[in-house]
Amino acid sequence: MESTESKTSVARGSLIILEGLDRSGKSSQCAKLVSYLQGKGLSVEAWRFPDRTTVIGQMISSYLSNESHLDDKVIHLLFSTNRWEKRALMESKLTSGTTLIVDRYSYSGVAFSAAKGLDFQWCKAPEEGLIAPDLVLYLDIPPENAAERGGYGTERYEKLEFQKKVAEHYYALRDSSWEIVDGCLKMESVEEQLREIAMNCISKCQNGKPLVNLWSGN
Ligand code: DGP
Repeated sequence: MESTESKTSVARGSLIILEGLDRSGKSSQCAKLVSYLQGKGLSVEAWRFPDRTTVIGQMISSYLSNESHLDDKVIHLLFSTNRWEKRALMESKLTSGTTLIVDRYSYSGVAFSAAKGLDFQWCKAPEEGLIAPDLVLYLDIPPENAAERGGYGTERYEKLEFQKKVAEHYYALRDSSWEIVDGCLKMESVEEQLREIAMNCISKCQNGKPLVNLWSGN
């Protein structure tokens, strides 16, 4: 971790996160953004959390589909561990020049667990030391609109009252790395805005913006 803080002024890839409520359009926009950036000849990969392919990811997946029940703190730490198990790979991709477009990150971790009533600072603690995003693109959509978008599925958190609380906690997490994009606009306008903001961020990182850890600035 200390080594991350000292790696300054080297061209690198960007860590760009998309966040938002369930059904805010993140996954579709991630896919569109990745293919746009790759079309520009950039080295870009699509990532997502939870990463359900790992053993821990499978435990999370079973919890989300209500096949298993875990204590709120236990599942919180599993989500965080799922990000930690990818940290080293994430750092090596970024430092070798690959940009990562990531569907959800630590902000989901805190917002969803705090919405259950867990202490906000307690929720943030295990995320400290993960790589801080260069940019968080928050797709802002009222929880009521999200609920109307094709209806929620059967996963644990897809309930309107719960999503309203998640939205409040997301707002409490905003910092200077965040850009709020109106997720109610037409898909194409959202896409265009994300492209422009992401391209700016990518050039800053190519010019040697230092890599830092969460939550060192707050
Ligand atoms: P997704 O695969 O993006 O649809 O996410 C699955 C669900 O898990 C979704 O309701 C958001 C929630 N989620 C994602 N990351 C975390 C996390 O770190 N902690 C908690 N508690 N929930 C999360």
